[in-house]
This record gives sequence, structure tokens and C-alpha cells, in this order.
Amino acid sequence: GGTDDQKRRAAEAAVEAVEDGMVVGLGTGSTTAFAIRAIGDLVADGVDVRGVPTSFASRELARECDIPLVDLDDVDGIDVAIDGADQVAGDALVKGGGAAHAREKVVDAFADQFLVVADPSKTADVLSHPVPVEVLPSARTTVAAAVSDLGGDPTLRRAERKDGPVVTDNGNLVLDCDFGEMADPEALAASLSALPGAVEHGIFAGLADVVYVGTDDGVDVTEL
Ligand code: DER
Repeated sequence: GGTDDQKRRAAEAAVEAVEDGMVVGLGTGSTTAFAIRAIGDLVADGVDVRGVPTSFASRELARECDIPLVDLDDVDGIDVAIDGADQVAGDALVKGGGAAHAREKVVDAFADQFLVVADPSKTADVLSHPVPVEVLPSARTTVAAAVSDLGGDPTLRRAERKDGPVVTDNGNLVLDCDFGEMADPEALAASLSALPGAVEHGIFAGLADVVYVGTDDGVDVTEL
């Protein structure tokens, strides 16, 4: 992955879009963590911001940063969502490295502006990163079989410091599905969404509005 400086530059550039009175979707992951801290600095300076977290982790960090938190049913809309990605190819992303993509997609898609923050290691011409698919625990074998039929290679995501699989904030499991290069991510996204027992997948096609890539000497901003 990229350096902390690259991640911080991307995140702080995206936070420049946050204005007084805004409701901000708070993504998940190490790059977005820099954005959450920068938003915490705005709050400390008296800027009126309310955050909608996308995971237990982002809620925890936002609370440490004293960002006032609201739920989706407390707000009429989300002005800006800031979130990371595992891979970016044009206006299509693979997300879900942190197994938070179900709630991330709800917030990111609902926001008026969805700003992606990344480092150069995330960019590609064609999506090829394995696609995380959150599955109902009882459906993991049926979804795995259906993913194989779609040409993917599914792997149940194992936890590192817990026996057994990763369990998401929603109590589900994650299959990392390797499809190799994805020539038509939108078509694959539709196929995955149709699978019974597949709660959410990590292809975010056509949702992002701006991509900020932090480099060693600045930020590359792409308006989509
Ligand atoms: O889980 C996610 O979707 C995260 O945003 C992930 O894709 C990016 O995490 P990183 O910023 O730590 O690489």
C-alpha cells in the first residue's frame, strides 16, 4: 500500500470540501482515518459538522475525535461522504478490504457527493482486485458455488486474531472472490447483487464523484 503521507494528503484534500453545517459520511479504513481526524480538527475549530459512521471502527475513531454522530434516520441527506478503496479504475471501485462495504455503500451512494481517497497503489486501468461479498453465514456455500459459476474463485475471509472467519458488523461472513480482470464491472455487480444470500458486494460502479490520489508531492484530483 501507499505511505501515510500519501494517504494523509488525499484525505486532507477531500476534507476541504467539508463546510459548516454539513452532514458527512465517514468511511472506513486507514486512508479515511486521516479524513476523520481532519474533520475532528474542523469540529475543534467550531465548524458545525455531523458525521454518519460506516462501521464500528469509524464510529470509534469519530468519537475519539469528538465529531458529533448521527444515524441515517436522523438526517434528511448526506452532503459529502469520504471513503477509501482497495482499487480504483475510472469510476469503478473495489471496496471491502475492511469488511465494511455494506454500510459504506449505503452511505456513499446516498451522499450528494462521494469523494474517494486513495494512494497510488490503489489505481489501475482495469479492476482486478478480488471482490469482497458479504454473505449470510448459512448461505456461504451456496453463494460460493454461484460465484464459481460466474467465473470467480471464492475464499472465505479468515480472521487473524480469532479462530474461524471474519464476522462483519452485521454478523455476516465475507467471501473474497477473485474474478481476475473485470472488463464489465457493472454487469458483474448486477450478477452478484442478484445472488440469494449475498448481502452486499464490493464493486462500487458509477457511484464516486471525485477521486483524490495522494502522491509524494501533492494530490491528483479526478472529477468523474
Ligand atoms: O474497507 C474498505 O472499503 C476500505 O475503504 C478499504 O477499501 C480501503 O482501506 P485503506 O484506506 O486502509 O486501504
